[in-house]
Amino acid sequence: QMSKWDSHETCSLPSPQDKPRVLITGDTNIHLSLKQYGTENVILTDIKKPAPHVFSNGPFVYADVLDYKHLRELIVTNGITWLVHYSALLSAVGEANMALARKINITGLHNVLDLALEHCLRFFVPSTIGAFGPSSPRDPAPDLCVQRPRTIYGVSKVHGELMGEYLHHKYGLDFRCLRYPGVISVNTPPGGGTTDYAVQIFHDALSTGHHECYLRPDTRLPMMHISDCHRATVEFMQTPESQLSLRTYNIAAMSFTPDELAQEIQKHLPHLKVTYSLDPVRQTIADSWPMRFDDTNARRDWGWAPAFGLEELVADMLRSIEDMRV
Ligand code: AKB
Repeated sequence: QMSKWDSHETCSLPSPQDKPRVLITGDTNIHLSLKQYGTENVILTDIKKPAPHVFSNGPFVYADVLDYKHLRELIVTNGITWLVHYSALLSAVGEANMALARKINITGLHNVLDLALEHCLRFFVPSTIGAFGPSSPRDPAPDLCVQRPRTIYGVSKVHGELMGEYLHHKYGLDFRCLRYPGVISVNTPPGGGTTDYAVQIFHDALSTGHHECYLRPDTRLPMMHISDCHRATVEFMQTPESQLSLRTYNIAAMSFTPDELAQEIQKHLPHLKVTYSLDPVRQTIADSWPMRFDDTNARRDWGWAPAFGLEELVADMLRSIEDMRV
């Protein structure tokens, strides 16, 4: 469809800072970090039925990121000013279904980027450690370096970073992107990622006491607690444009291996047994990703600082899973 951007206008409407109206695709948990804006101002969307508590925390609407007209209707009808776009297939599941990953991660992204331009929205999409590849510097990976990922997930994320920055420089789109480490959360079950073991191990530790890990014990990857990840996203979205020297930033919190994570959990649950049965697909992916992230620019430009290290992460995950079980 033709949008006004076909006539090369630029986005001149300032995005309101104080009370944005936010549309979120594909993540029904970040709304808790946005509750300062009023639950009625944050609309969650997905194609999957969310957990029951989501319905009591504000509006939830079925929306498919491939349905451009419906998304446009939601933006117009609800006076949306910020669009936070999480819908995506993750790395391992993307390798198993390349065509679907390309559709959701690239076509879906084009839809929301076009809509963000058309309606002058502040636009956020996460990128990832998966946007780097075997030829990138891995310890640490800086913001700007060679990015030649070998997964469709990584390729789609680099494409997103570049498309958004292009639309920012050419048309003034208020594009914002953070490269997330592996995100560790109780509420989000493992969903086809390479870093999933670092969530599953907690559930296994508290149920059977045995975790079979598909990565080598010495595979080091950057990781982050979900609450740090959501806080980073909200703080970044609130940062005035004048403070941003980049539009895509790495954010870091900790880096660990399966063996180090197991040892930290064993301080609480000494009976935990971890065995290793490698998945060659996920091991190859992990071996191509950064071991550590350099987030100097995020710290300098908008004050990023994580609250959770490995010790705090483990204590919090075990406590939260136990709370859910009673
Ligand atoms: C994955 O493992 O695919 C994701 C990621 C690191 O982007 N968790």
